[in-house]
Amino acid sequence: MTTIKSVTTFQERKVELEKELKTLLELKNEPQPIVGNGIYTRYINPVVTAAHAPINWRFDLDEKTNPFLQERIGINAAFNAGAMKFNGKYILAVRVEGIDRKSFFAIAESPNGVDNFQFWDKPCVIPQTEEPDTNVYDMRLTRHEDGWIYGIFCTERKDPKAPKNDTSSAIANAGIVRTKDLIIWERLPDLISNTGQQRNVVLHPEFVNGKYALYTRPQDGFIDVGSGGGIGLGYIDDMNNPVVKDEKIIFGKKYHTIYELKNGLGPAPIKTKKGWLHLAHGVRNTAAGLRYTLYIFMTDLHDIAKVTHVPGGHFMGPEGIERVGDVSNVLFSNGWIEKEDGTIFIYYASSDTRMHVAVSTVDKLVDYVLNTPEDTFISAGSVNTIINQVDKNNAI
Ligand code: M1P
Repeated sequence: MTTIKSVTTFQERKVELEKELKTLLELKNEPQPIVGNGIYTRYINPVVTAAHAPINWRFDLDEKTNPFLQERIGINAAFNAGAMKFNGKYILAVRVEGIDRKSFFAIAESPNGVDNFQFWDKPCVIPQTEEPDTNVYDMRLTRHEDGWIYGIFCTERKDPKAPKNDTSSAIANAGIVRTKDLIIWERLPDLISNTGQQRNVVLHPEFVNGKYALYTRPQDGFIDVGSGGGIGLGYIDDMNNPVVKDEKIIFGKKYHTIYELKNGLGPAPIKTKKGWLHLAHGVRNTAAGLRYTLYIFMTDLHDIAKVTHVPGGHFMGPEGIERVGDVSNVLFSNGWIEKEDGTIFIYYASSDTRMHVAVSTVDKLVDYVLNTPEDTFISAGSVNTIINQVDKNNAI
């Protein structure tokens, strides 16, 4: 039987806390030892969790003011991270959520992309506009060809038109920051669009006809997407005055698909020889609540508004422990990294609680997107798709 060592003194608790965190940060991660689907490989351990938060964010380490070494500031979750390679390191701009329900951004860095993620000393300081953000989350990082690294995130504020007794109605919009070093963030005005509330807004990495191209996800309300809820595309002349023009839905919601209720883009797309690879999330309703899964699609290299390939069904759905968390049955991704050799690290969060990684390659994802049968939208079509494959296999 293992006995739990009683650690009571300030010093003992400090030593044990430091030991616990060091063990977690140094834990090696391995690919799941299964044959798998040949498209990607999940890694065993989550890469960033609430428990990765530095001790000095959580504890007042002065024995005089905190004699019991109690946790003063609790961290609830670490999820929905933007991602990029920066100075040779794998960087996650993590949505860290405190136990006060407020999310903020903090950079976690790893030497290899699969383990040893460590938070930088302090969370990111995001300058405020005239109207402070009540909550901020889900930053997408884009290294734009104009030379800046942009972070576009959701900013949430109380709905000023909500009746007095309505204490939850909110308004979501896209907040915009840019940086050169991921330390100093310049706040630009929030997105100006005519299509209602916005979440899941993502900047395309290249200019399109001299303009900034922005993927949007207009929605009528904060929760209820109403007539919105699909992936839009619009253009901005000047990021200092981010008015999005000519916004059109390029990929909407569709009945009886994995994106029946909501359809939102994940990270900025990856350019391949065959087209732009997109990772997105689709949402459908179930008796147990909303189910969020990830899917992949491709747009035309020369016309980014044209969706050219959509494999049927989800690319990744919640499995095992991923199914459970603060908002269960959710996979969400807003960050992936392409290495010089074509390896792709897909960073995804499960159930609004923790971050994971799955690894693939550009070649594998392009093969997947080009050759996976599309959804036929009816059961008889799905049967037909299987029979076609069986017949093809029988003819080999
Ligand atoms: O709780 C699931 C997700 O819900 C929202 O995403 P969407 O706007 O696509 O429905 C966001 O709050 C997201 O952070 C969260 O993971």
